[in-house]
Amino acid sequence: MLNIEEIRKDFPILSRTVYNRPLVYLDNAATTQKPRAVVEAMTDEYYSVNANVHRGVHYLSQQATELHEQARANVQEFINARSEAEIIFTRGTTESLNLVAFSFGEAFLKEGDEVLVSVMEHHSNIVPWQMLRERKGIVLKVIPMTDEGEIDLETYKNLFSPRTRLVCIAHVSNVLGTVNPVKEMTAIAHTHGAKVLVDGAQSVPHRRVDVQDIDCDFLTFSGHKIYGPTGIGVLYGREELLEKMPPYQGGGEMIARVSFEKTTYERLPFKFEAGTPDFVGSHALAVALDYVRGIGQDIIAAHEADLTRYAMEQMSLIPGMKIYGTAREKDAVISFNVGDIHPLDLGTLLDRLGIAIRTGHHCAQPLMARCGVESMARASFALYNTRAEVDALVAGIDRVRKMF
Ligand code: 7TS
Repeated sequence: MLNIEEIRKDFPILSRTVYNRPLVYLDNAATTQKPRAVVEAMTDEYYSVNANVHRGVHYLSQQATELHEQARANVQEFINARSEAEIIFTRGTTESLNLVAFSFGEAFLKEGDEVLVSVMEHHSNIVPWQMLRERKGIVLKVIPMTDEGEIDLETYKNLFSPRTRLVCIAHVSNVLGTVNPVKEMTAIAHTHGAKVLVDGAQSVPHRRVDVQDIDCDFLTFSGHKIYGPTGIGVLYGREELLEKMPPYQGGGEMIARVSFEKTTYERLPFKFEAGTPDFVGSHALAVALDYVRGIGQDIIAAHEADLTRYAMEQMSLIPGMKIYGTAREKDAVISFNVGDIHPLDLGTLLDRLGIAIRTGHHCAQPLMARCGVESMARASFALYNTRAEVDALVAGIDRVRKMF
């Protein structure tokens, strides 16, 4: 099992106080805290390696390039992609999703073609498809869910038509915590000749994700949700699709040869990486992935599952508690409301107790509408959280409830 006290020492921020109280950080679905190793890797690189990558013949440039490309190999292994050509560095999940919407849209979608998105998607997996609808006249269809927050698989199967080209689905909902059956959904989509994009923003940090096992065509995730830095993320894409897709942005790095008459593009993955990449971020992301490997992904998943189960049990005992999302397979995210207390009031008062939770629509307004509310409170866990912190949350909620 995890030695949590030792692990917490790796995260300096966890020992700070807010309002003179120990910080209880339960907003990990928004972003995770960073271990010392990640922050130090960034400082070290800026202090002793910093140089632009892929361009220089000089020593530092080659060293920086090596770190950046080793990071790509690290990510490839982490999600079990077939080759490094399939790993594109982006700013994060949002940019990865926009890249696919633009570039897959250009290459493969025509007016009347259909894209399926689930009702529980984050706005970043909805809005780019609506923008594509504006440009190209594609049709968006919504995959519904049950009241427990599970994908309605029977309806999903019936949404397919000969015009269905792509299915976009979150692996884990950032609101409900539902772990969607992406492998089964992918197999179904493929029998209809449709491709599948899995938004792994909330799954890759918490469980083993194997793109070959899922057999998805695209996978996205963000570095900052897996103990890495902000501003770096990943798009995995199946090589034969990426080959056929046009670049998303033009500029340096992504070209083979430029003349005013005609420009040819670099090979994968560079075709999709215009401009100076965040090479310090990519290296630090690799350090974060090493940190996760070092602790053990299965051990982390078991710890977070225990916390989630415990929190669900304890929170359910609070009078007036309504928890959204009671799927059989649920990850470390619990969204809730308590009686008539506005989640903003709840979040503000918990903050005064040192407890950081998220409140609002969680960038999933269509899901809020499906649940019949405007907003929710949300607690989300990471590897360094403890049962004692769950107890503090429960006690805090109960205290606020009694004030109302
Ligand atoms: N997809 C999912 C499922 C997410 O949870 C998020 C961020 C994104 C995409 C976008 O990721 P980004 O790194 O590009 O911003 N989710 C949240 C959240 O739940 N609270 O803050 C950000």
